[in-house]
Amino acid sequence: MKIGITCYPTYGGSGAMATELGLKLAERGHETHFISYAQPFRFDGFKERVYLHEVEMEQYPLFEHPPYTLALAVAIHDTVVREGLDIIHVHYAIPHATSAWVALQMLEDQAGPPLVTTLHGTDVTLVGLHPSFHEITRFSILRSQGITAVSNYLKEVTERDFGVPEGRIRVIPNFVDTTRFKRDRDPCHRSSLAPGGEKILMHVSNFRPVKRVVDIIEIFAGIRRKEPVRLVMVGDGPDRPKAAERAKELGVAGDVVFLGKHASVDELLACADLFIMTSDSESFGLAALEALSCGAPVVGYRAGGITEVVAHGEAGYLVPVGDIEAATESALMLLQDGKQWARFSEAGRALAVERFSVDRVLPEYERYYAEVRGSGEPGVRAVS
Ligand code: GMT
Repeated sequence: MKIGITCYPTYGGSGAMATELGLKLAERGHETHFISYAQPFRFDGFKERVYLHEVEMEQYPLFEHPPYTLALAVAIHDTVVREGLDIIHVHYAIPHATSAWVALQMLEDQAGPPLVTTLHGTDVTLVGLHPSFHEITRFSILRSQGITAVSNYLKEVTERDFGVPEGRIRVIPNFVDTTRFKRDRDPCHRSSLAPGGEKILMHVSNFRPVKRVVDIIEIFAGIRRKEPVRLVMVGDGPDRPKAAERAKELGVAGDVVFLGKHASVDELLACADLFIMTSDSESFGLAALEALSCGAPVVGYRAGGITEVVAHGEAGYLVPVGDIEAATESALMLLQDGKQWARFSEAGRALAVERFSVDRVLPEYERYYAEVRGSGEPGVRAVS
C-alpha cells in the first residue's frame, strides 16, 4: 500500500507515533510518504520505501499568519496525484483533517484515496473545544472515512463532545518498539546522568502547562530529602523556566538535569529507575509506555487514558491529580523496596510486550486501512 502520513514534525507524542508508524509500515513492505512542513523529529537516516514531501510555504508581508492549512492541502493533493496514494492518514485533527479534506475536494471528479484521521489528545480535549475550532474540527473528523483514537477514554470524549456517532471511532492504541526501548543498553548513560550512583527519576515531555512540570520538581524535592536520587528532565517547552526556578527555590537545582530535546529517548529511558508523569489530562501517555518498555515503573496522576496504559499497583502508581504527597510517597516506596521495584519493572515490560508491541498493534492499522479502503466510498464523499 502507498500511505501518505501527515503529522507535526515537532517534539511530541503524535508526531513520534506517526513517524514510528510510517517507518514500521515501510519495514513491512508498504511505501510511506510523509507530508509535513519539516522532517519529523524521529525520522533520521535513509530508510527504504520512505519519502518526505515538504510543505512549501510562501512568505508574504501581508500574511501575519501564513495560511499553513492551505499549503498543506496543496501538498497532500499533489502527493496523492503524483504518487497515487492508496490512503491518507493524518495525525492530530487540527488542521490536518481539514487540509486533507480540502485536498481531496480538489480532486473534483477523480476518485481519491480514503482519509483516516487519528485523534491524539488535545486536538479533542483542549484545542478542538475552543469555539474558534470546534465546528471545523467536528466537521473534518466526520468527513474522514476512518477515525481512530489512541484510547477508549479519547474515543468516549470525542463521541460526547463532538457528537460523533457510536461505532464510527476505532480505538487503536499507541505502540512501542520493544526491541529498541529496553533496559540494560550498551553503552549506558547512567554514569554521566548520575555520577554518584544515585537512582534516576526521569520525565519526558514538551513542558506545556498540561504536563504540570513544576509538580515534578516538588515531588522530586520530597523524594530527594529521603533518597539519593537525580531528576533527568528530557524535552523543552514553555514551562521549563518555571520548573528550573522552582528547583532553585527548593534547593535541589544541583540534582536536576535539564537535557532539552532529544530524539533518541530510548537511550535515556533505558537508564531510568522511575518515570514520572504529572499531566492533568493525558489521552494515552506515550512516554509512559516507552518507559514501561524500558522496565521503569511509572508514578503519575490518574488522568484520562493513562489508566489504560499503566496498570496501577502492578507497573506503577497513579494518584489523584495534584496530590504531590501521594506521588512522593509512591515514588519512595518503589525506590526503597528493591523487590517491589523489580516486580513492577518486570510487569511493566511484560505489559508493553504483550499489549503494545509493534507486532501486536501494527496489524490493527493494516486491517483498518483495508477495511476503510473496501468501504465502497471512493475518496471524500463519505459522510457520517
Ligand atoms: O494532544 C497533545 O497534547 C499533543 C500530542 C503530542 O503531539 O504530544 O500528545 C497526545 O498524543 C500522544 C500520542 O498519541 C499521547 O500519548 C498523549 O497522551 C497526548 N497528549 C495529551 O493528551 C495531553
